[in-house]
Amino acid sequence: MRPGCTPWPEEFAERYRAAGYWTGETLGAFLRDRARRFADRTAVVSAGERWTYAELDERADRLATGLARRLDLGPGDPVVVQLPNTPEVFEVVFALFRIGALPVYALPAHRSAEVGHLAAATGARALVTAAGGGFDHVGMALRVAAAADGPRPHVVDAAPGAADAPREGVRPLADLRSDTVDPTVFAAPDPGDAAFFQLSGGTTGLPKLIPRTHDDYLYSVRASADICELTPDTVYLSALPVVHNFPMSSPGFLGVMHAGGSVVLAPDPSPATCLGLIEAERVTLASVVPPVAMLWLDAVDGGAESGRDLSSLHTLQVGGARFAPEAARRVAPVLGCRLQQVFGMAEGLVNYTRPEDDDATVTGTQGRPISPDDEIRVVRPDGAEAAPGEPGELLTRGPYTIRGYYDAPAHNARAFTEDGFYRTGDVVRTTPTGHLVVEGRVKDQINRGGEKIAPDEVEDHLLAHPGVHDAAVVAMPDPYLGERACAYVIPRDGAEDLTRPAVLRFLRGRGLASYKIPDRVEVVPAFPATGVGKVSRRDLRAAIADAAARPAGRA
Ligand code: OOB
Repeated sequence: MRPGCTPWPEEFAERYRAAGYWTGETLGAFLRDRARRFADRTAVVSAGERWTYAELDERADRLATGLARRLDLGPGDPVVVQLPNTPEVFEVVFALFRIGALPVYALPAHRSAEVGHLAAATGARALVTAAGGGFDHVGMALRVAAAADGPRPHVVDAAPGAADAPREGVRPLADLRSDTVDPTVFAAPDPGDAAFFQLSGGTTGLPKLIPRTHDDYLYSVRASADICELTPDTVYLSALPVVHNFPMSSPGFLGVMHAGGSVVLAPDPSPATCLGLIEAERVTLASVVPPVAMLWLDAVDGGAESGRDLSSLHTLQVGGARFAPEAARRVAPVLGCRLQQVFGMAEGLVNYTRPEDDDATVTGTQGRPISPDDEIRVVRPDGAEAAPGEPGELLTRGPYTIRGYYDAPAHNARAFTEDGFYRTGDVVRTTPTGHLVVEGRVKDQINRGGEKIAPDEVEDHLLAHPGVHDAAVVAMPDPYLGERACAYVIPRDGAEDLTRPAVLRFLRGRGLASYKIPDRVEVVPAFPATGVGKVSRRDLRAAIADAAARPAGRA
C-alpha cells in the first residue's frame, strides 16, 4: 500500500476476499467492463449532452493517453479534481483511473485554503478545474500551483470553452484529448491500494485525507446498487456535487454505472432545475441533503413546482445530516415516491433504510449497515458497551471503512481504537431490527445542512487576525440547515475596529470555503468558562440558540 496509508490486517483482508467483497476489480477496469456490457446505453446526461457508455469509455482512453503523453502523469500521481457537475468530471476521473493516477476530490465550494492543503498534503502533480460558475477556480488553481513547494503542478481547465481563450500557464482539457489511443499508458494498479482521496469533514485542524482502495470502494458500490435495487432502467439524478461520497457511491453514479443505468447531473439543487430534470428525463432515483429535500417538498406542496409530473420518481434518498421525522413523513404523500434515509461517511460505513422496511422505520431511522461484516459498537463515554437501545458513540470497522487517515499517525491514534474501529463521533442508538437512529454527536463538528465544519479550523483562521484575542466557533440551531456556525470573538485591547464585516472579510481573504464562513459573528469581552476554566462551548451554544430564536441580522 502507498506509504502513509493504513492497510487492513491480513486476516481481515483474507476474510473480505474470501467473502467475495474484495474482488480485485479496479475502477479503470470497472468502466471498461460496463462499456462492453452496456455500450449503447446512456451513461451520462448533462446540460444537453448525452454520452453512451462506449463514448465515455473512449473519451477516458483518449484523455488517459493525453494525460500520460502530454503531462507525463502516471501510476501513483495524485491529481486534484475540482469540477462542477458536468460530464467532464467522469471523463477526467476515469482517465486518471486508467493511468493509475489518483484523483484527490475537492468540492466546488472549496477555496485556496482547502485546495492548497489538498495539493500540498498529497504532492499533487496537477489540478483539474473549470472556469465559470461565478468564481475564478482557474485563477485560484494557478495561485495554489505557484505556491507549491516542489515541482509546480499543471493546471488544467476542463471548461468546454477553455481552448478558445487560452490563459497563461493553463492547459485546456481539449488539448489533452489525444486523437489516438495508446494502450501502453494504461496501468494495472493494485486493487488493494488507494484509488483516490476524499476529504473528511474534519473535527480538528486541517481536513484529513481519506484514502479509499479499489477493492473496498467497489464493494460498497456493488452492495449499494443491490440494496437500492438498481437496474439498467435506473435514471439517477445527482443534485449534489458528484465528487462527494454520497452521490459517488451511495449508490451514486458508480452504483448506477455498475447496473448500467443513466446518470443525470443537475447543475444546482434548486427545485426548478431538479424537478424540471426529473420530469424531462424520467428520473427514477435522486439523492439530496435535508435542506434540499425540504425545498423540493415546499415547492411541490402548493409551491411553484406543484404542476410537475414526478410520476417516474421511485425513490428520494436523503442523507448527510439529520432529516427531521416530520419532514421525512411528507416525502411519500407530497412527492409520490419512497423515501430512503442514508447515513454515511466518507471514511466508509454507509447505512440505508431498505425498500422492504415499513414506513415507521423509513421515516424514523437512518437505516442499517450495507454489509453483514460491518461491525457496529455503541459505547458509553467510558468505552463500555451501551445497553441495547441506549444511545452512545458509534464505533465501526468493516470491509469498506478505512483503518487510518492518510499520513496522520497522531490523529489516527485518537480517531481509531487499537483494534481498528473508527470513532465516528456520532451518537446513535440501535433498534431491535439493527437499524440506527442518529441522536446527536460527540465530535466537535458543525453540520451545516450536510456540509461539515471543524470549529477549530475556522478558529485558527480567526486567531490569525491581528485584532482577535480569542475565538470560539459553535453551532447554532437553524430551521432550514439544521445548524449554522456562529463565531464568538474577543478583540485584543485597542482593537475597536474589530467589526463583524471586518471579521468576515478577513476570513474570505484567507481563502476559506464559503460554507465555513460563520453565519454570525458575536464580538464579546470574554467567554463563559467551565469549572476548570476552559471555554464553555455549551454555554456559548445555549446563548446563541437563545439569541437566534430572536430576530437578528446576519453580520
Ligand atoms: C456523508 O459523509 P460526510 O463524510 O460528509 O459526513 C459524515 C457525517 C457523519 O459522521 C454524520 O455526522 C453526518 O455526516 N451524517 C448524518 C447523516 N448522514 C451523515 N447525520 C444524521 N443523519 C444522516 N442521515 O455525509 C455521507 C456519505 C455517504 C452517504 C451519505 C452521507
